[in-house]
Amino acid sequence: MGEGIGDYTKNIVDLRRHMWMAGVEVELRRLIWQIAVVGKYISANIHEANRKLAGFKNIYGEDQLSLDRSSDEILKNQLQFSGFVREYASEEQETIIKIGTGSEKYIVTADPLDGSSLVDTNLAIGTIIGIHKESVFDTGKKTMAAALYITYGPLMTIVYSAGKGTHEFVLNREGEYVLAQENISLQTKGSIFSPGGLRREWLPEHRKFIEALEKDGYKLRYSGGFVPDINQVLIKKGGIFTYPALTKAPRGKLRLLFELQPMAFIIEQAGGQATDGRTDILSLKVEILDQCSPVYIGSTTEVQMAHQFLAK
Ligand code: AFP
Repeated sequence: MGEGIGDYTKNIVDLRRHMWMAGVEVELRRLIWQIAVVGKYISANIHEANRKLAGFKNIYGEDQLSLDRSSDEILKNQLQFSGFVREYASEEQETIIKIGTGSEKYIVTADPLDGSSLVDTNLAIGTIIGIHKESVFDTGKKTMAAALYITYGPLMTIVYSAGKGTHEFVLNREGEYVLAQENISLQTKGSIFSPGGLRREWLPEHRKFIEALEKDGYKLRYSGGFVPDINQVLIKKGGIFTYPALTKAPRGKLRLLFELQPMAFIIEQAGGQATDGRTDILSLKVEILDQCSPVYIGSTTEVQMAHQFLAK
């Protein structure tokens, strides 16, 4: 049968079924599934807010929460009733919030709406989630059980890893997350680079590294959204994203707990690497919630090359 409704009678593999087939532990897969559903609510909220761009006003004339804050509220409220989450740490909250009875298995970290400053430009944005078994004030290597991100773009997609490879799903018109790519594997060397930070604030070693990539013919791909930029490296199967130490911000801009650890988990599971230029991101200890770190993440060749330049 060709395209059309008939295809939906086929044995499609959706997110839930995939996690079951992959042997993801039952509570973990239920939690990931619930977060995937919350992604649909966040997406609906983004659409609703964007109606304002088309001239719609809030009929109650109320001050509306920013999209970051409202996405955070949605996520926190839904996870509160999941039965699997004892603590919630979010880029939008100052402290870790206890949302369960205390006996639940997991701690969730969230960047509920990363790249929200891009919303008005209609570029892709995303949600980043880390799922930890133990205190987040430890190395990701020790505490992380899974990570996922959701992209809100022309399509809505979810990429997850529960430590058994990295997999991509696309939300179809029937509201199902259908498997798009299983066990995504990065090539050891790619051809795109995504360099964050102002060039005039880069340190000399970093500038030389980027110049070497440019000389080698790497194509520039930088949207200003961490989720779509990492997604591009992953889906194009190689390349590098960097947000380095800057003269004005020696620890860079991106948050270790909320942004870097989950992405490092996902990229490592796809055969790539993520470091701060010296040490693996997942080996760095989180000291404070909003701790930042420089990052070099993507194919192994480019990350190793960064190490060599930064060691000079
Ligand atoms: P916003 O959430 O404020 O849009 O910031 C996005 C972000 O944290 C991350 O998604 C980008 O990779 C990075 O900042 C972009 O930073 P620059 O604007 O300095 O390029």
